[in-house]
Amino acid sequence: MFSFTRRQLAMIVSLAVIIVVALYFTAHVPIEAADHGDAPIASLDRSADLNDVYALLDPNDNTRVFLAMTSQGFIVPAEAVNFGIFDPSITYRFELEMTGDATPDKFIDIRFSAKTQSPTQAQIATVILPDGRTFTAPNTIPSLAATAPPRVITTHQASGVQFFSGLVDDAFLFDIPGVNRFIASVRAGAPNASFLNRGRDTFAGYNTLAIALSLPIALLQPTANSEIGVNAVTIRNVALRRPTRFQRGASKTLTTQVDRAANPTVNVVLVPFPRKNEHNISTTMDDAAGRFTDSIVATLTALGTRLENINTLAQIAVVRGDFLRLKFDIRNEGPGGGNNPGAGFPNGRRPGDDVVDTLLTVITNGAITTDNANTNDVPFINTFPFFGLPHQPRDTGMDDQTRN
Ligand SMILES: [Ca+2]
Ligand SMILES: [Ca+2]
Ligand SMILES: [Ca+2]
Ligand SMILES: [Ca+2]
Repeated sequence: MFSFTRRQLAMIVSLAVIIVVALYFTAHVPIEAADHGDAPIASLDRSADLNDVYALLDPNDNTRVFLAMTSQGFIVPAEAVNFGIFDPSITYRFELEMTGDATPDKFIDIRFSAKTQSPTQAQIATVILPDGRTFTAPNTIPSLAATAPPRVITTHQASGVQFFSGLVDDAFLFDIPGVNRFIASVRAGAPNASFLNRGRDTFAGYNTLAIALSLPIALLQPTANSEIGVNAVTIRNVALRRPTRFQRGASKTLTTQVDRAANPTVNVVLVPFPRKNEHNISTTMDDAAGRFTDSIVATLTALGTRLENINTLAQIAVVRGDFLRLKFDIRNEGPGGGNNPGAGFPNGRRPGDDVVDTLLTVITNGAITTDNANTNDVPFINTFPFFGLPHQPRDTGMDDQTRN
């Protein structure tokens, strides 16, 4: 369990006063997904909408760290070719925190070339590593065949970094309607856990776009705590085609952060609706400065979460910024990206970690331990990039596996 400094404790106590006021204004908080469509702007800017972030030690070689982000959820298999496209105007960025505070220290940037008319031509990713070295790598071209295309994995020999990009089964699993109805019953003062008996994974049968890297830990040169924090960000680059005289001398490309994601469900569950857009364009430094603390504490208090558990969540996602933090001295073992107890979320996150169950348990003070959507619809892979193969179009009469 985490412990607080006197200063942090004083902050929490003062926030308790704010809560009393804020409770009067707490709006209904819709629960949607890990980060899929978490805010109005992100929902409308699909290619920049991040879903989930993963960080783990490769269970086959704990000297390597695996990082992944997914975007554009709910891609149906029959539209894999039309929608499984990385946006060439987006910078997909991993912010890496190395010193134990809320300020990112290193970055990995990925940009893609435009999708061409040729169905056999890959999009080419340009990967800029933390030390500035750059390499290019083709994506795995999506297909409508009955079986998934072979994965294209690129190894940058000089750094030892591996890279994959392409469609994968969405590893996130969650009964959205079930939990939504349960939360509504809690807010109405009549908690009804039977809403969680559906056992339906809303994400079953759908694909998402993944960007994944495997890096030697030595490349990241971690310092204190032998730990890394990971935050994924999408940045839209807008070319100024007709610069006015007022913009002369300025950059001809405007950049704007569209989405960010680190720990699952932070914006979706904890940030109230009127502030979700603001949260997505804010930074981990804003988190640590307390910009959203009152809103998050108010949400948790309205859900009946004990102060002790609020403190736990604050330590994970607020006090040092919302970074998914992975310790390098906790061994990760097992199939599918690892499954040994104690090595997964909130220590990083593995594809098979049932993060919803972990968070439900903390938020409900142990009263509810599962949403009963607990098994992914396809098996994970035992080697990089670990995600299940994408769903392909089904033959006549075959269940498409969706569970809406
Ligand atoms: Ca999102
Ligand atoms: Ca730092
Ligand atoms: Ca899945
Ligand atoms: Ca679950």
